[in-house]
Amino acid sequence: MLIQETMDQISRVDPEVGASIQEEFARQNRNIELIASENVVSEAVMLAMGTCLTNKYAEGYPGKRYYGGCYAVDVTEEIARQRACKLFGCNFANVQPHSGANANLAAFFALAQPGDTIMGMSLAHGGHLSHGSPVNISGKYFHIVSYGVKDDTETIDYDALLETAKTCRPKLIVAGASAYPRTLDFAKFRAVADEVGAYLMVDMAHIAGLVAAGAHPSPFPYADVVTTTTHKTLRGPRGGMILCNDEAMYKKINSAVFPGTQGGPLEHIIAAKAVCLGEALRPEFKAYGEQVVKNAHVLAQELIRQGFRLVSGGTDNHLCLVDTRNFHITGKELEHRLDEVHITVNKNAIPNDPEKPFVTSGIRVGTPAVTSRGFREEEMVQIAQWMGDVARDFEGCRERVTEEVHQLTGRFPLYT
Ligand code: DSN
Repeated sequence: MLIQETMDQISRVDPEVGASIQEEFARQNRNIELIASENVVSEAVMLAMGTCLTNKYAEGYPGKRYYGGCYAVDVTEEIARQRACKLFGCNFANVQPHSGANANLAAFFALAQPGDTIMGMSLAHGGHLSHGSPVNISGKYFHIVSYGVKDDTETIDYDALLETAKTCRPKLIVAGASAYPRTLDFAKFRAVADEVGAYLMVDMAHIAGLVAAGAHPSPFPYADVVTTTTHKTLRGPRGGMILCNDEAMYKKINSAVFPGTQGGPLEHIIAAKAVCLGEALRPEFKAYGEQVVKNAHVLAQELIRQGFRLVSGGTDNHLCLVDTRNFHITGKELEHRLDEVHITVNKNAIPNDPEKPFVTSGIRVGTPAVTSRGFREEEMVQIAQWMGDVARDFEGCRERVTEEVHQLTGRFPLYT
């Protein structure tokens, strides 16, 4: 296995760093990964990141760089751009953002001026930090007005969104979330944006792989601009992208990425993005995206059968937001217990959570990584059973569950 050989070589040169990498590899193999924003990349994606492209400075864009010697990385970046456009059915792609947060920042600066009003989903209701949280640069430079979910259904309140938009007249409305288990209705967002003359930006980071696979509706043609990460359901390297259809908008986005908010692009990561996008264009990826959603659906049903309450009553996508209060434990405590039996999740606030963000009354679980590993419906039933056991009687089951988790993960190695 080339990945093992690579780690062994690092260990020979730098035993300390090598040991920490090997330990993380062992953890990923041994544990069940349910963090909804994580995945397991292919060997080709992983190896592309560790290539000589990291040596190259290439400020600018293909064909228009501020450095010599860019003819080879121009090809790589152009492949990534073209594949992104083909995959998502749009005209233009900027593949340079180092992350989703960077992509969002650049898009905000392309679409609005500091001080303008932007509407984003409240972090407390499942939105993302970079959509206007006061502790993030987005919340410091722009006037943010949040929208959220209804108290009863815990789904986005589109009527309230419209009423608020009519009052605050935003320059930009952001659709997208990091802990929202339901389908985003892009047509409704577009209608609100049109009613108040705002731009619509969709941050599809969590669902990009599902959109690519046809397992979630596409933000095109509704969005003016689409941002995403490449490492979540899309199963690529850590990074971001910005997509759009309008050429004038694309020029603004390019300027906002470089020189606006970034310097030299990470061409080794862009190469890995190109490989990932190539993989996502294959028919196998459609089957993968569909299985992610099927697995999440079964996991949701089974968690309910175990006695958990699910925010909004279930899921349409790759994640479930689980209310832990039926078991009289916090999200923090359940995260800790599951860690102990080698099931990895993250505590997560639920809408109107009475607990502090570092404690929470919920956990978020997702199926992208376990589906990449080969888990199917049968394994989802088993995982929900273990989660119920751990919530009900941790001390009584921890040794047994840990052993059973190891038996399962041992049958599904990450790389062969
Ligand atoms: N922090 C990521 C998540 O876990 O959802 C979003 O960027």
